[in-house]
Amino acid sequence: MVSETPQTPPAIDEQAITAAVEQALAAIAAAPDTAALKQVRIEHVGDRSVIATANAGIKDLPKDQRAAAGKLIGQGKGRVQKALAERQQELAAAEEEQALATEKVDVTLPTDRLPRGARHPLSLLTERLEDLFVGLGWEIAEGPEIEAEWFNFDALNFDVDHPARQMQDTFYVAPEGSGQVLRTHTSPVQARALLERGVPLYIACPGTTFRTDEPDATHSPVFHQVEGLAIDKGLTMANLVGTLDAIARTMFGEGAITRLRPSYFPFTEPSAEMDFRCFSCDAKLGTDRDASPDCRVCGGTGWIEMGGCGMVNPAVLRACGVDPEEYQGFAFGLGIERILMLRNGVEDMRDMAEGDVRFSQHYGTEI
Ligand code: FA5
Repeated sequence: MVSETPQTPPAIDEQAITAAVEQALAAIAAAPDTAALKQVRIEHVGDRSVIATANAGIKDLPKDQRAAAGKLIGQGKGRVQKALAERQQELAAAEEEQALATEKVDVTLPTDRLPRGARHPLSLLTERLEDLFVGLGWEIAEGPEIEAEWFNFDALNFDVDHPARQMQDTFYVAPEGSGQVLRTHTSPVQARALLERGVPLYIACPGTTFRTDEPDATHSPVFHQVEGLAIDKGLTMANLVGTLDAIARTMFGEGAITRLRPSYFPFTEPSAEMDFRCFSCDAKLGTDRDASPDCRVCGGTGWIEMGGCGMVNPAVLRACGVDPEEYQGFAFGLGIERILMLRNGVEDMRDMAEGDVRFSQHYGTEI
């Protein structure tokens, strides 16, 4: 016969529960902030706490003890939960007050917000130039700033030993012999447009150009040109002069004084430079002789070189597959910085590259 050991039902430890409740209340009262209170909640009423364990053990008590135990634990738990809720409210309110005090924004302090930018006068002038050409019925063309040496020089009839090809004038793209340059002028777009669009052709191309020039009042290593090219049947030098005059009048008004001076470019024949009367020194009032000898804008000559021009060399037309017996035309390339200098009386081209928004605002540009 197997004898059974009688099971002793567990008894409730009233003292331990009362002590746990008192400890919980003391810890709640001592919690300095809501983070500490969260920890107190876990320790004293969390799943492993004395109170929770006792609560879970009620079902294992002898039936006649369950009601009393339930009442004792329930009341204790209730006191702790109430104390937790009150302390939570108290600490949260204190923390919010503290945050409001330390994060206060003084709306009367002076602002350090940066002023809004303005569009650069060169960008606006470039757009005006484009409008001018579109108004003449011309198209706007584009070309790459990193250009093949062939387009920048060979297609434009530059000899292999032409001085412009020297390293001291041209930025070559590494490695040596890559055949790539930073375009030194917008003229390579002439060859690109002829090859891509064919004839008849009327295009203008504004863009950035690069030369190893030292910066001074009228030179920058990075500058802008606008190229013009017109190829059609029967165009003559008179068409070139008429177009340049139209540009000068649109840009500078009816009183603009210009002159063409014989020059040389391998891709035009005959070639000329287009000069504008100096706006800065006494030259604007009279003849060459009146220019101030020490004028840093015109160098005492009374004239500012605006660009080159000429009748397109038949060699260029042939290189681009156009029969020069049938089609002729003219081309020009004007410096956009120089036009801005003349239009707005900017005495030093270096001011254009400073990036100071006051420069843009001073020259009347829209924001
Ligand atoms: C040329 O660049 C020729 N491609 C122009 C041309 C086009 C001639 C079509 C014939 C037919 P040039 O080197 O002279 O030419 O430069 C033209 C203009 O660019 C100058 O008159 C000047 O206004 C501007 N320019 C040249 N170098 C600089 C520079 N370093 N900084 C600012 N502007 C410059």
